[in-house]
Amino acid sequence: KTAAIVGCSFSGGQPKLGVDKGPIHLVEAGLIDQLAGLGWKVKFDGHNQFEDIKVLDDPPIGILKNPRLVSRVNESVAQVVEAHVRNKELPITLGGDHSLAIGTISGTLSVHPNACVIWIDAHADINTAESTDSGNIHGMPVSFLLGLGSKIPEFSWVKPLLKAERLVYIGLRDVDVGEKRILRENNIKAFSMHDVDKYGIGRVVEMALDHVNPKRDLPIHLSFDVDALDPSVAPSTGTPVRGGLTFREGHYICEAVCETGLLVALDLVEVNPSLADDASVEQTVAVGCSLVRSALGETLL
Ligand code: DIR
Ligand code: MN
Ligand code: MN
Ligand code: MN
Repeated sequence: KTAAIVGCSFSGGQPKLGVDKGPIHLVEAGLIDQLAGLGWKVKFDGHNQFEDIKVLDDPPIGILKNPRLVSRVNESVAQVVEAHVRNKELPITLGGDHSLAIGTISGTLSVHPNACVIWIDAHADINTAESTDSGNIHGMPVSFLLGLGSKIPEFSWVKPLLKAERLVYIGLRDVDVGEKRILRENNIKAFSMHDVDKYGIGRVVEMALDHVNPKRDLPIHLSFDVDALDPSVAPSTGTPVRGGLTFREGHYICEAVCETGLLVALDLVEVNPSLADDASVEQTVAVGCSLVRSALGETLL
């Protein structure tokens, strides 16, 4: 049992400074020792500052912001994640904004083309170059992975390896009109907060797994945006949306995915320690650490 912390100090997929400091706070809060305490060997090669990745001139493409930087950082993240997965090590990518999932999921799928993706988020992050209103690429990673929308030459290294039927969402409640259409047209399974209210989190996770992983035999990539949690639980994040997952609902998802024994890669993103007061930051960082522990086998009894 070896896990590899991939600390990604990156904020180029959205405009708010500080989300690049998320991984530093999570590691300083003791995440590595906590995982070691669960019986994992933990590798940590230092925070990936992408120091060598310099894009001197990165004007918008259409309205997409920082496109070359986001592309090159993710190309590097994909290589790191791929190497760990190939080595049978569990990469735990700490963000950083959610554009990083372009890289992490590309890395996972290049080793396990049949892997499924469980995306926990308030947002669908599935805008295309055509549908995005913000131009923030953290609202677009899923469309890149599915190969939707017009192709952007700067992202030509991203292979459309993800199939719509191998993707499922939990926690959605702030989905753009264009994204709703994309979800519908591509028959993508999504459990919104309405479904969590209606069925309870236990049934929702079971239905989500039944959809993407009916025989419980496919590798799982879990991509967890902390803004899926209610802002009262995880306040320090760039785009909080009320009406989110409770503390226990968030942890239940991680515990249930862990119980499948199929987890091959984990992302924990959008922790922004520059937003909100010290107590809120501490709370959000602590929740981030405990979600990762749950996904790696911490149980209540
Ligand atoms: C919005 C917000 N759908 C966008 N997305 C966010 O910018 O495309 N994603 N906040 O995390
Ligand atoms: Mn997200
Ligand atoms: Mn989000
Ligand atoms: Mn966001």
